[in-house]
Amino acid sequence: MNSLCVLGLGYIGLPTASIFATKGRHVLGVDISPAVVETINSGHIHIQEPDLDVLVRAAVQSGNLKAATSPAPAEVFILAVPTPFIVAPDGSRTPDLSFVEAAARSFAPFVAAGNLVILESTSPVGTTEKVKAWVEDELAKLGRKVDGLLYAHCPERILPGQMLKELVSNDRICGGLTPAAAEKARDLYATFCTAQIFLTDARTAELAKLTENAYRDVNIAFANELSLICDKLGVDVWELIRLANRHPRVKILQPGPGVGGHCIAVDPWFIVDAAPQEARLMRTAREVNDSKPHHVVAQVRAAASEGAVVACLGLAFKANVDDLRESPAVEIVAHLAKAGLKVLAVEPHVRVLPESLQGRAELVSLDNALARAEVVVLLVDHRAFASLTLAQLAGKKLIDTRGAIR
Ligand code: SAJ
Repeated sequence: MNSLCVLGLGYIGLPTASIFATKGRHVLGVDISPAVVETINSGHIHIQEPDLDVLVRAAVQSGNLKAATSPAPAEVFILAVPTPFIVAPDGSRTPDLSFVEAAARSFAPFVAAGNLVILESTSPVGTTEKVKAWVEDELAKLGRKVDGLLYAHCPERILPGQMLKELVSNDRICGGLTPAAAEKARDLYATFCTAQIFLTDARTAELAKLTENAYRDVNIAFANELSLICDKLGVDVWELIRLANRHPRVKILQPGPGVGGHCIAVDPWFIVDAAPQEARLMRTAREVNDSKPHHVVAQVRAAASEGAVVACLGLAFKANVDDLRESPAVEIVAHLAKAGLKVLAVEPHVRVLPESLQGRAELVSLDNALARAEVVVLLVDHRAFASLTLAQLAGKKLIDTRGAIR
């Protein structure tokens, strides 16, 4: 029998399943996409993350990791499926738990007495309780009653670009629906986690994960708001932050073209949805960060003549990753193209433009872009752009959203 069944083989599920497999556990990885399953079973990966290919290959070659499109009996079931939000016509965001529900219902027929069910997906408060209810509902439909099932929420905190290192070295939180569930989850993660593992209840663990990302979002919003204030007052925001941060108790983050990725721009909404009257600061932070791409578009349009050639450096959602999903840079490029500008995109981490930009922008090399553009917009501070100098940009208008070119 499998030791673990991991549902969802994306950015969290795949590294987690693989690391357990390399520690000798028999792991069944489940994904609804047959293409993903086939890719993993052939020892390859469908996502980009440093060294993940090596880990997955080792896990598959050891015979301990197998992928499939449906679950099977295991001692532990780990849910690592997406939890996006749905935008209502009035602009409010509500969590979409349909992937969690579908995954929970899919493994329910395979559970046995004493199994541990872990929700790793970032989730609104109360979701672990819902997982339990969905599993029990499926069991009831089958006329079964399973004793001693344990449920815990053990959120992941790994940073894209450093996932494998942080998977092992980050402290973890295990929040159980019962203390026994939290303890059993701790013993499981201790298989590979070398840092401290803290035990709590499931609701606290759920809110802790959301709080971490909301905290970062609010702090980035502070930096982004400062950048708007500085633009208005003619002050260099980078110099301002550098100097303010010399105070022993001030540590301002960096402004940018907006906040991207699948976590920081999403998770605060789960708190706002649950406590709309109370979460005023978090809502405003989201609004400030979401407005930043529009500010950059306005800056470029003000600098560019009609139909001008604009070079946009970077498309990824942050530096040194190739992930273009939920990227403010992609949003900005799309708006500039729509405004009639000729947009040259430079993104050393990809070979093709995302679908949303195909036919609207041209993917070119840095040299090509610099030779042709009238306006240069630095959107991502990739290492590949670190050697750019102001001298190379002489005669061009520069909009440096990351303060990378000094
Ligand atoms: N950003 C800024 N200024 C900054 C820092 C970041 O504009 O000073 C922007 C980035 O460019 C990017 C966005 O914020 O567009 C998010 O980047 P990030 O590096 O702050 O975070 P993520 O989304 O890659 O990963 C976050 C991490 N959470 C925290 O640091 C609290 C990570 O630890 C989580 O595991 C991850 O979310 C997640 O999956 O929840």
